[in-house]
This record gives sequence, structure tokens and C-alpha cells, in this order.
Amino acid sequence: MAETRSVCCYCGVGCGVLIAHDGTRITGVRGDPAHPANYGRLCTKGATLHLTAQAGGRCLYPELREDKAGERRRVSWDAALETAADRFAAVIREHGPEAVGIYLSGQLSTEDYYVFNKLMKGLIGSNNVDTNSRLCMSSAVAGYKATLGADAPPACYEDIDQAGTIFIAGANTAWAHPVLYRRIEAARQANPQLKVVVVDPRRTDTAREADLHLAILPGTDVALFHAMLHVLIAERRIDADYIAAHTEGWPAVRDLVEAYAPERAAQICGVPAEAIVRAARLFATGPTLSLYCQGLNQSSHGVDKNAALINLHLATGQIGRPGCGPFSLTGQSNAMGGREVGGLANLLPAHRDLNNPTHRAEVARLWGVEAVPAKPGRPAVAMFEAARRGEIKALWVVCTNPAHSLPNQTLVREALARVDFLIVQEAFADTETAAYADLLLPAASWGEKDGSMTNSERRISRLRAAVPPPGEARADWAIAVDFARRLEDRLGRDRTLFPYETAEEVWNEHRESTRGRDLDITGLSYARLDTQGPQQWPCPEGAAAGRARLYADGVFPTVSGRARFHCAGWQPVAEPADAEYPLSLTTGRLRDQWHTMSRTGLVPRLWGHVEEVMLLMHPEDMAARQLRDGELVRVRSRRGQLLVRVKAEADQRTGQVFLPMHWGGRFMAGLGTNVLTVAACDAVSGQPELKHAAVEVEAAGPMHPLLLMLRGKAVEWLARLQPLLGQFDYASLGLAGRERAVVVLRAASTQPLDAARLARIDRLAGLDDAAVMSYFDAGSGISKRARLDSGRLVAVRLYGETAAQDWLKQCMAEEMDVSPLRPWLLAPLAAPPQGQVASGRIVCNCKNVSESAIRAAIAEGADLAALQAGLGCGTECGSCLPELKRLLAQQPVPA
Ligand SMILES: Nc1nc2c(c(=O)[nH]1)N[C@H]1C(S)=C(S)[C@@H](COP(=O)(O)OP(=O)(O)OC[C@H]3O[C@@H](n4cnc5c(=O)[nH]c(N)nc54)[C@H](O)[C@@H]3O)O[C@H]1N2
Ligand SMILES: Nc1nc2c(c(=O)[nH]1)N[C@H]1C(S)=C(S)[C@@H](COP(=O)(O)OP(=O)(O)OC[C@H]3O[C@@H](n4cnc5c(=O)[nH]c(N)nc54)[C@H](O)[C@@H]3O)O[C@H]1N2
Ligand code: SF4
Ligand SMILES: [Mo]
Repeated sequence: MAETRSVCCYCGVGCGVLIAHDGTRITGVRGDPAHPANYGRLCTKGATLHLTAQAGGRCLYPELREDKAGERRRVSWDAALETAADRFAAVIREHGPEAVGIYLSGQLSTEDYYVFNKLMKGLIGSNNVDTNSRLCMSSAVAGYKATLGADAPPACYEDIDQAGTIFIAGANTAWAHPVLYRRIEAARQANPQLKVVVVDPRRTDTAREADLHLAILPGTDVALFHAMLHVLIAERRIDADYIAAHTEGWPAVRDLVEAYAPERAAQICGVPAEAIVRAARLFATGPTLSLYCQGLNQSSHGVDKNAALINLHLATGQIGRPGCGPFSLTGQSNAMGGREVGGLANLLPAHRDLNNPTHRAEVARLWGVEAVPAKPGRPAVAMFEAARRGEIKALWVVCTNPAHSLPNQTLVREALARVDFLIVQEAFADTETAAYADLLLPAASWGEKDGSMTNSERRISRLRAAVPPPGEARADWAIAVDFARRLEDRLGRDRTLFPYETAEEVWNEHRESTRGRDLDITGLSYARLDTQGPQQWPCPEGAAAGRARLYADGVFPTVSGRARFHCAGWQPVAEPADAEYPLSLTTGRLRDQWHTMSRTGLVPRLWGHVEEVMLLMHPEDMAARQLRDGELVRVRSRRGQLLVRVKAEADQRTGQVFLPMHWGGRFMAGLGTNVLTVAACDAVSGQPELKHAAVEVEAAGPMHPLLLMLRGKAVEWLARLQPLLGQFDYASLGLAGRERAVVVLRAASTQPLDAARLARIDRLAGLDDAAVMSYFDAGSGISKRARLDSGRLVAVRLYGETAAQDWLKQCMAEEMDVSPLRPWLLAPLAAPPQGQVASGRIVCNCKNVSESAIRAAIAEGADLAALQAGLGCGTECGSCLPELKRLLAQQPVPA
């Protein structure tokens, strides 16, 4: 057994991990005590990474579909890449370099990113390379550049410990950046004076714990920030010296915010004027560290939102000092690295700009090519729109799942179907996008590849391979290099641009590109990262260490050396709610799932927190529509519709509903959450408004429910049940259990299922022989089946009535001997008569503690310490601490 040091592949916190393995198999994972991002901590997702590595479901071999109507078949790597190079070369020759596109991901390593970017801009000769960071960080990038002059978060994690006010805007840090949130909790304990302000339309776990929560109306952040500046000016809380010495553009902004008196902003934002004033005062008291994420970025005015918040920091001089600064939290593990190498359609390596001729010339010289094309490529949404129009004929999707995550899925699916040649380079086989691939290329993934990633605080960590990749999977950069050399042949060039044999060689070239730039890392090397651990940029040659904070000297990387105030008024969302679609839909993350669930969706215990997709809605909005808690509803937008269960949630404001982003066509019937969302983008950053769409919700009407539960290997059952989803109006696939999985299909249809269809389902589930328990009532149509193996339930199918689903699921998950319960297994009972109670939803994942156990202990007078001591919950990763406190507080929630 051995341990290999690497980093978590999920979020931008960038936690260090120690991967336990035997050289061929990953057996465990723990937080790296020496890593400065987490000092040994991990959240629920990081702590279960080894389970995702063991789950199976991987892409193992290249697969090629010769013609669109046919099936994909296994081919050799050589055949796969020869075909790919032929097809790309043919499109380039016939239709020009702009007829091909590459769509990358912030979860690739810096080295992967570097090679793909060079392949498109240096060899193919267009800039049609973009990434899912367009959906995630592009407004933050543009916001930084518009104000501070460069795309660099100026603060660091240590600032959390030193802040006087933490201003969290549009971020649910408790769920989306949990290990950072643990650090905020620790800072509050150490400093009771520390104040936390949260700006979020929803009362999230993050908002609930704040000293001040501003539940603003969606999309009104700019008005709020301007009003805060208005208050700061009126109360003389600005730093006039800092403004005079280090900024430009102040008079225009000062005049602009005159119109944003708190009383007026209160009307726009839907929060009391006094709350705005209080927020402004806390901001000025400081030192204020702002943490922000998708509530600002995913907006048709995302750049204005980012920049208006940065204005507040400039006006109060709160930047470049300990404990303060505008700190954009990055979403994915290596969104930062992608930005460093310029892996977006409008950027070039080392924070260079495509529209700057000097920058283009520098990059061309560095790469040894004649020129880098001047015309910007297509950003993500536009790339898929072009594909749908037939303008992009060959498309290569790497490490992202656009058939789930892009807005307006109906159009995205049409685009994927229309492309002449689609390459999907994936680690997992069954994603929504992989289904469309003409060529599926198996990628090595977490724990199997070498390279580097940069986290939110500009800290570069090494990714290290613990085990070899499964099957014939290969590292992403190596696949790109192999392809690129073959394309060089076909385009009549020598094989010169891609000489790399190792990730380190790629990284060294990237390092050279940063020389003299704001992110200069010429002082670093793989060897230094290996011996001294993760390092922050910049770290130029000769530097003893990287720089923790930027702009301490008040000099900014702009032409004048001054930071620029950004002057733009508030504007409404792209698709305001109206009479026809009166509700505002927002979408976002759950604590224990990662994006499109290709990884987390395979781990039973990560389903314990939320088992089924739910639309969260305020009880008053439900009452107005005569909806009952838990009933199936139809959510409609101008672009599509979806059937989901509705859940009463007083933490929503009236007029607003929330859907998690995690369910797509693989885990539910239909195209998932993004069938509803709108592709309206920020005019500057190109980032779509995933945080707001106008919808209406209505009862789905009477339905015939079906429940199918199967014990066994999760990936196998998921793959077999997936084709059933489309046969129902509503269907949601999920897992339960802990060591052994129970796969659960919850479905319903408006028309009754005929006997033949039920029989087919029973056959698929192994419930079709004489040995099964069976119940059928011809009058009601209710029919049920169950199979026992040594007294344990291995398969259950209920149709027409599903009252017993929770306790049956519990019996299966716990592999309980149900022989004594035999007479009741198929009865319409919400609980078995012997008082055996289902433990229900799991709150603490690490210690497997259910909500009902926690509630019972609280009823007996337990406080947090007693819960931790008695049940063990909240003692390991801490991700459930906010929820434990919420259950303890139990205060009635005002509407
Ligand atoms: N568990 C988990 N963690 C993750 C991820 C995951 O999939 N799962 N993904 C990672 C990635 S890539 C990202 S980008 C981050 C995202 O991290 P976050 O941005 O923190 O998470 P979200 O849930 O997308 O959205 C944050 C909040 O924005 C609020 N919001 C909506 N509209 C507005 C608005 O107009 N103004 C304001 N102020 N707030 C608004 C929503 O109510 C929501 O609570 O999470 C990262 N971490
Ligand atoms: N409605 C709505 N939609 C959203 C959002 C939202 O808040 N609301 N958020 C947006 C944001 S911020 C983001 S970041 C995107 C995320 O959206 P996606 O990028 O589409 O989501 P992931 O599931 O992370 O996709 C990553 C894919 O890469 C695969 N993979 C994992 N490791 C490797 C590897 O090493 N190599 C390769 N080649 N493949 C690998 C995984 O199996 C997975 O299928 O979603 C966006 N979409
Ligand atoms: S906070 Fe969780 S998901 Fe993010 S890097 Fe750390 S362990 Fe991974
Ligand atoms: Mo993201």
C-alpha cells in the first residue's frame, strides 16, 4: 500500500488529497494535512473520491461510428486518431479552419488545456476553442480586467482569517466551497466581532448563518452595490486618498450612484433600505473580503455585477491589504489554469488578449508559427448555435457534458445531432453527450494523470497519478498531442509544434509564456512544486515565494497603472417574469452532487442528502396554484417543459422557484433542468444567464405511479434502466444505500401502463418468474412484486400505489432480514406494523446519521456538542454543520 499526493478534482478550493492505493487500485483518500488550501480537511465529495474511482462505468476503449445511423464499435487508438485527423483535415480544407471547434473544460489540467489551445490557435488556425468556463467564470474574468486590468483574484484564503467583514454575494459557500466555509466558521469562532453579510435571493445554509442576509430579487445586485456606494459617499466612508492616488473614472461613478439612494434601490432589490445602509456600513468597517460566484457571474449583466462590487473595494481602498479584497471564487478545480493558458475564444496564453496585435505576435513567436489568427473564436453558446446552423462541421468535446450543462437544451441537442463529426473525450461512458459521439475517446481521470492545477487563490498544485488508467484510457494532453502530430502531416507541416513526451515538458513551455507577465511563474518548476509544495503566482525567477496578495503597492496592470471604476447602471434580467410566465426560476448546486453527476451520481451515499430532483417553491405560491407538497408538477418556460416533484420551501421568496442543476436526461425523463433555461448572454463576457428564467408551474394532474428498486452494481442497473426513462411522463433515477447500492426508479405516467409494458419491466428487473412475491388487484390495477434472497429484498416493483416505498427502500439499503415482515411487504402501508421506522434522509454523510435520528436527539434536549458526541454527526468533514445548526434552531420560518 502507498499514498500519492494530489488534489481533489472537483471545486476551485483545490484541496490537497492523499490517495491510498496498491499500485493498481485506488483504495482510499484523505485530506493532505500539509496542503495550505485545506490542511487535511475534505468535504463530502472529496472524501468519497475513492468510491467514484471504484464505481466503474468508465470509457475504456476508443469507439467509432462509421456512419450516423450505425452503432459505435471498438477501434484501436491508431485507427481512431487517423480517422479523427482525416475528418478534421477534410473539413478544414473544404470549409476553412472556422468550421471546426473544440469545447474544453475547467476540470482539465493546465497541460491539457495548453496543448488543445495551441492545437486550435497555432495549428488549425482559428480561435474556435472555448470551454465550460464560459458558463462559469467568464464574467469574473471580464470584471477583473475591466477594473483591475488583469484577470487575477487579488486576495488569498488567509484573508478569511483576517477579515472584519466577509461579504458573500451570489454564492452558497456552505455547499459549493465547503472547506472554505469551514475556514469561515473557524474565523468566526476565533473572532466574534467578524460579521458575515450574504446577498442571495434564497435563504441558503450560507445565508441563514449570516449576521445580515439581503434576499434581493434576482438580477438586482448592481442596484444594491450602487446603493451601498451611494451610502458610503453620503456618510463619508470612502477613502478619498486611495481614490485620488490609485484609480481613475471616479467622477462618473460618483455621479451615477447619486441616482441609487437606498430607498430607490430598496424598490428595485426588494429589501429594506435600512438593510442596504447596514450592509454599506459593515462593508466600510471592514477589512472586507468579498466572496462571490455564480449569483453574480451567471447573469446577462454579469460583468457589471462583478465590476460594481469591485467599485466598492476601490472606493474604500480595500484591496491589496490583509483581510480584504474582491475574491472571485472559482468553480471548477482548474478554471484558473485554463484562464492562465488563454483557453478561451478571446484569450491567448499568459493573460494575453487576442485583439492585441503585439500579444498575437508574441504568442506566434513563442510557438514558432507565422501568425495567430486575429478573429475571435465563438464563445460556448455561440459555438453550439453555429453547429446547429451547420457552420461548425467537426466538433471535439473534452471533459464536459454540454448535452446537460448548456442552457436551452433543445437547441443544444439539435446542434450535437447535426454536427458531421463529433468527438467526445470522456472518462465516463454514459454521459448525455457521449451518446451523440461519432468518436468516443477514453480519458484518464483523477488519480490517473500527471500535471498541475491552479486553485482560487492562484496556487498551483501538482496532480499526480496514483494508478494507471483503466483499459486503454490516456491522458487528455497526450491524446491531443498524438492527434496534432497526425494533423500536422495532413496540413503539410513538419511535426514540430508538439514535441512533448511528458506533462512537464508542456508545463515548461507554458511557464516560458508567462515571463514578464502579471502571472509570471518563471521561478517555479515541477521540481520546486514537488519539494516545496503548492505555490502561488506570480513567482518570477529568483523569487523566494509566490505572492499572497496582489496590488499592495496600489499599482495596477492598466495603461495608466491605475485601477478603473466601472460605470454602468442596473438593468433587468433578460427574461423578466410576466403574466404568462410569472415565476423566476433559479438553478444551482446541491451539497453532495457534482454537476452532471457522471462521478458523484455513482456513489450511493452521495444520494442520501437529496434523493430525487425537487422544485423548491414557497408555500404561498403553491397554495395559489392548489399544489400539495410532494405532488408532481409541470414546469414550463418559453423553451421547454419538465415534470418534477414540488417541495414546499419557505426559504424561497414568493415568486421564485429553484431547481438543482444536477439532473439531466440521464437521471430523469426529458432533457433536464436546462431545457428550461435561457441562452441570453452577457454582451461582454458571453456568459449565459443560467440563474434566471421565467417559468410557470401547474399541477401535472392524476398520475399512475411506478417504483422500481434493485440491489446490485449501480452503474450496471443505471445503464439498464436509463432507456426506461423516456417511457414515462415523469421519471427520476437515483441511488440509496451505503456499502451496497440500491438503484431506485421513481416514475409516473398520465396513461395507465398496459400489462405488456409492466411485464417487460418485470423481465428487465428479474421479477418475472414464479419465485417472486406478487400482488394484483384487477379492480384498481394496483400490482406489486418483490423478490427475496435469503430473507433480503433484492428487487421491488410497485405500480399504482407506492405508500411503502420509504421503508421498503430502507430495508433494502440496510440488507435487513425481512422474513418477519413478509405479510406486509406488498401492503399499502407507509410503515410496517411492528413499529420498525425508516430512518429516512441522511444529513451526515460521513457518519451515516439520518435526519430522524438527529430530530429525535434534539427532542430529547441535545445541543450541537451532544449531537456530535452522541451520534457522531458533524465530526468528520463538517459539511453538515450548517444543517445541524438549522435543525437545532427549528425556529418557525416567516413567509
Ligand atoms: N456541491 C457542489 N459544489 C460545487 C459544484 C457542484 O456542482 N456541487 N460546482 C462548482 C462550480 S463549477 C461552481 S461554478 C461553483 C458555484 O458555486 P455557487 O455560485 O456558490 O453555487 P450556485 O448554487 O450555483 O449559486 C449560488 C447562489 O446564487 C444565488 N443567486 C441566484 N440568482 C442570484 C442573483 O441574481 N444575485 C445573487 N446575489 N445571487 C443569486 C442562488 O440562489 C444560489 O444560492 O460551485 C462549485 N462547487
Ligand atoms: N442550469 C444550470 N446549468 C449550469 C450551471 C448552473 O448553475 N445552472 N452551472 C454551469 C457551470 S458553472 C458549470 S462549471 C458547468 C459544468 O458542466 P459540465 O462541465 O458539463 O459538467 P461536469 O459533470 O463537470 O462534466 C465534466 C465531464 O468530464 C468528465 N471527466 C471527468 N474527468 C475527466 C478527465 O480527466 N478527462 C476527460 N476527458 N473527461 C473527464 C466527467 O465524466 C463529466 O462528464 O455547468 C453549467 N451549467
Ligand atoms: S471543498 Fe470539497 S470539492 Fe472542493 S476541493 Fe475541497 S474536497 Fe474537493
Ligand atoms: Mo462552474
